[in-house]
Amino acid sequence: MPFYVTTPIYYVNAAPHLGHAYTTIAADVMARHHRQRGEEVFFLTGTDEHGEPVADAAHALGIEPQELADRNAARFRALPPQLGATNDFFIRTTDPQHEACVQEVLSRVRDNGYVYEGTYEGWYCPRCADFKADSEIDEGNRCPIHHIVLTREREDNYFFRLSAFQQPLERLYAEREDFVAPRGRYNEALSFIRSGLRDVPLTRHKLTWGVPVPWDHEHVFYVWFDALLNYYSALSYARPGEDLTDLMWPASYHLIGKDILRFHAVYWPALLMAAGIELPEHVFVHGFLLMEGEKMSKSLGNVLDPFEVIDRYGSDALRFYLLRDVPFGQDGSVSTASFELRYESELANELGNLASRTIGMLNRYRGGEVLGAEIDPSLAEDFYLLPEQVAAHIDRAELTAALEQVWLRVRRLNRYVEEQAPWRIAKEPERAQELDRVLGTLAEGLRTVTVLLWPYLPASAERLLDALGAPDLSLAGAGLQTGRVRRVSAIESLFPKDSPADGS
Ligand code: ME8
Repeated sequence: MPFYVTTPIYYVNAAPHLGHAYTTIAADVMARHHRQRGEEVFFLTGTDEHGEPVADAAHALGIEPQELADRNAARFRALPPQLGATNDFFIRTTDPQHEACVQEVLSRVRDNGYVYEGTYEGWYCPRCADFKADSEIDEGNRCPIHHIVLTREREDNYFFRLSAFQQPLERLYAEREDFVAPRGRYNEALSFIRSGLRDVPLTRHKLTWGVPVPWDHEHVFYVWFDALLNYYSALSYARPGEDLTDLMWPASYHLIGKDILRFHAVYWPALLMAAGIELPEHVFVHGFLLMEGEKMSKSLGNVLDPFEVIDRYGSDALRFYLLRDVPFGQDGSVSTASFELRYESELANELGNLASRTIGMLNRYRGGEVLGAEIDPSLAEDFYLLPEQVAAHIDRAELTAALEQVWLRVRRLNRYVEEQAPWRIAKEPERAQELDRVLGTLAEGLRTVTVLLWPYLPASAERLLDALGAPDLSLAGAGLQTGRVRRVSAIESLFPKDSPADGS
């Protein structure tokens, strides 16, 4: 079974920030987990380079949009490796192959009768690149997301006949209750649909920074339709000489933030229906990372710099913190203080100590050899069906819940150490077999939680599995006694407390 996961493509009007890192990390956790299942995975991210957000930012800097796009696309392209994220392709909407695909698909939408000429008049947010209904605007005609005063637009456009998809979309939501998750976002999208869909501009007349409309060169396509199509176009040229569309489409999961729900949950399926293209399986909508109660974004100037965190503690710590501290799907506050608390109390004190104690005791008492193959039944019971539970959560993009399941077992293993007190057993030579069983149980327990933590903590998990001499990452090998640790080697502290990664 192939698995195809996407992040939004990010605007190149500014540099990447923690919010972008968040979605990219989440998509990477899903991609890695599905690779552990032996599935063929395609993980896409990239940049959204057209439209007013980019044209305006370039104008403010006195440079051409392409120059700004090139500069910032390079920074977004560098982001996944810095996060330990393993995207298979990086799409830019200025790629000529993408532009050709946009022109082809949207011409088909027109040929199918869903495009007509008209005049748009209404409120518009140039930062969202979005036309706002009267019911959606804040006091003083302000954007509810960016808080800037909206502009009044009057423009001749080609329109997309969104209203024709009112019933088809209602049917979609009735038939596929898992099309949008979490449930609150499904309800929000459905009530937007039920409130009555109005046709929306498909092209812009005033703007030149976009994909030219093939049937009228005075227009470019409205940036959102250009952008949404990235999920589809990328497959046709991501792998040179190969078209992955048949293999990978429809997408398994689009991961997005709640700010762009309507585009993905309403416009996107309508557009695909209009073009006669199969719909994606799931749209999962995560919440906002908040700092001091406000959405964190460059334009609001309240950004926790992911690069500083990575420099000091490594990318694993950032990945873990974001998916552990903020329930995936909900809004949550982030701060340096709560990051440091999680790092110390969970990564260093719980997982780090479990690893160093287990490996330390095996080295001290058994010269690094794991002699016991028998697993203590009292512990085995608490690990029963753990990989299946984790997989079931990740199937629903419940990334925090999946991590919690594994973490409960990390804690269970630490309790097991305390209960068994191997250092006491070691003092009584006649209890050698018991010590072997306890140490063997710990080694195998540690191995299995580490395999399951790999999507979240890839670099640390690989180091640890290496020290356990058990490099198999497959989910099939993540159950107790589906693999075995035979010999451990020494390992340096996984999550150092006093000497962070930069040595300061
Ligand atoms: O909207 N908390 O691009 P964008 C959590 N180009 N996630 C956040 C966040 C925050 N505070 N801030 C940003 C666009 N994000 C369009 C998308 S897709 C076809 C086109 C994440 O650069 C989150 O995923 O504004 C959000 O949806 C996305 O960045 C918006 O990125």
